[in-house]
Amino acid sequence: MQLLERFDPARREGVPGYIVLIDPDKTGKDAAPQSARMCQDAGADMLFVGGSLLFSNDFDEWVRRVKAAVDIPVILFPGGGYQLSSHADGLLFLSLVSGRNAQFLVGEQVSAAPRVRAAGLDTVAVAYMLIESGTVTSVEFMSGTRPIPSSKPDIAAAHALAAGYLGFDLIYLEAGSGAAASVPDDVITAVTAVSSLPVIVGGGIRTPGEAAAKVRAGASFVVTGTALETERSAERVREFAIAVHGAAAQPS
Ligand code: 1GP
Repeated sequence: MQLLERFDPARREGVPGYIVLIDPDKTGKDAAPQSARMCQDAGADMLFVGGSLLFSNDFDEWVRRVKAAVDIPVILFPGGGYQLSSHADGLLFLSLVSGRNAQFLVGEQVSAAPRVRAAGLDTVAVAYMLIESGTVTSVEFMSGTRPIPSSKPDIAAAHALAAGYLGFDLIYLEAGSGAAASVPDDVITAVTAVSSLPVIVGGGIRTPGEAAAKVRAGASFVVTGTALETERSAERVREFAIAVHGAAAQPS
């Protein structure tokens, strides 16, 4: 199946997707395969892999081992163009459209493109929007960009409209890993009111109830990372998966 199809809500018959982000620096290559398998068995639909920084120098081997351990898609969610591996099922080809730093709008992408092609990676074009979350997050600092104010849903909506006109496949509303506050529900609602693109929401989501609220606000996919780093038990993953899968978006 093409990567884009995996993010198509219609193909999922409207069932929202639950995605676990695994950071290779936090879960090493010896522990990651078993951890990834546990997430799959407990109901995660996909795994995202990456981080704003990468300290480990065995990323490719890490991805190879994780991919060998699971059947669900393992998708690269890179903090930069150096986080590539041909072992993954695909790549979120991100552009940080909320920022005005050309390096993260298009520069990293141009540098990485030849290696993406050589690796034979399937890609989806993602309009990546950083939403202000109370503290300076790693992505904000590392990208040198200002997030969209969380109290300005109309600005987020304008970015979403532009993403559609520019031909992006997906929108990713990001509060930042470990964010003090997740993306506000009214920001998600404002974006889905003007855009039919599938919306992924992540950053700072700590409880299954909070994850469900993101779906009810309009998210097609919810990502958690940090919440499971402190407690990556099968039971906890299952609670998140059930909450996301069972939450129906409110009719607009
Ligand atoms: C995915 O960066 C997030 O979009 C993950 O955030 O680590 O806070 O769950 P958390």
